[in-house]
Amino acid sequence: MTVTPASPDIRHFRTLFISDVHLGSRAAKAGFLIDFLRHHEAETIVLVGDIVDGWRLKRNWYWPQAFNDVTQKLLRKARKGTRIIYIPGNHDEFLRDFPGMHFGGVEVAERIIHEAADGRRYLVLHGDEFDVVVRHARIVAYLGDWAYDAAIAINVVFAAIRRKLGLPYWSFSSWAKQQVKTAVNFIGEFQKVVAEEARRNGADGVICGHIHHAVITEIDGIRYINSGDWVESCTAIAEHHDGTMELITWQRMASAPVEMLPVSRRELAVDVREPVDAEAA
Ligand SMILES: [Mn+2]
Repeated sequence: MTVTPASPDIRHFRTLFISDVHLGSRAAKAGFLIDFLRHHEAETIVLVGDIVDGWRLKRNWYWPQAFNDVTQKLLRKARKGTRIIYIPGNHDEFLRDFPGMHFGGVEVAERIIHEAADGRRYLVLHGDEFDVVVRHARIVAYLGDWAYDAAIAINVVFAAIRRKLGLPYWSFSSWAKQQVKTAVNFIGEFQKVVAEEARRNGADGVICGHIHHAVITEIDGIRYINSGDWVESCTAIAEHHDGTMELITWQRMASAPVEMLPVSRRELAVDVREPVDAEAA
């Protein structure tokens, strides 16, 4: 057995943004996150909400050792001098009662303005506060597959009634499918609303999470950045020392022991649906 020297492949950044880990959910890829945290250091780490899935834990307590390890890893970084800011999301909203609180070196804040090294100012928030605004598109989106299936069943009944009444065939399911299609614009809708909020706050950009869709883009002249999630995509945003933002997708897991491995694909296929439903994103 060879002893590995202190990892030579650790990347150092000015800031790391991580969101939507959903610790408490079986779908949380804690092993990947631990491995990511091993290979990335930063002066500041901003947790952009839904790190702990309080709703899931309330229903069904699930807290394997790997979730402790994520927590320990973050707290250890805080002890070693990393500034850690925790912005609560809708799944860890219990923390919203404690703005300005510090625990174990972690600061809790509702939202922050992050000044990047290049002078750009970013509004940082989780993003669920805009759900109501985007709701119309959203409801159909989360209804998704079962709504489509139900629509086909309803369609059979509708068709029978219309036939009896002598009316022409009308496809309920293709109508419903069209509605779902427009709802796919939910991401675009969300991005627009959040970018507008940044503009209203006089920021040059926004960094958020919530919709589990990592991206660095430009929306109406506002830099829109989403840190994604650790349920499916294993993504984070890293700010270089010159202010450049980088989207990192972490797919390797070189050093994690077996018990830290994420749940199997099969298990994931069952559980992964839930983060797409109304309460999960
Ligand atoms: Mn959320």
